[in-house]
Amino acid sequence: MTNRLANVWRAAARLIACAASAALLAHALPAAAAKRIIVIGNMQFHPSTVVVERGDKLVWVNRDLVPHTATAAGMFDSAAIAQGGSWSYRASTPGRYAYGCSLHPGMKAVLIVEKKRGRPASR
Ligand SMILES: [Cu+2]
Repeated sequence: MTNRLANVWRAAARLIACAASAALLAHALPAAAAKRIIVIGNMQFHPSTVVVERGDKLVWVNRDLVPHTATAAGMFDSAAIAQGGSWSYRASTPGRYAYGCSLHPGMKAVLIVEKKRGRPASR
């Protein structure tokens, strides 16, 4: 009985240790270019504010019933993304960009591109 309990505790401890090392590993990994997905649904961008680092790839996926765009004047423009379609863009210039859907003026969101951590701002 106590033996079985001890085994359960040991298994639990192993699970926790495993989860902890996985978390540590994820934290320690170098900041490679990440991919961020923005889902368009119900006439909204989800999430409505996204913070990425320069070099990260953004993918807008249209899960809505009508076409939408991801448009930041002078910065990027997806053109119409069909229902079920997607469009990707690599964030290159740090800054804060208000963007929206050119087909539905009420759809607004913000993209914030930060400089890559641990790298000089310019070379
Ligand atoms: Cu739209």
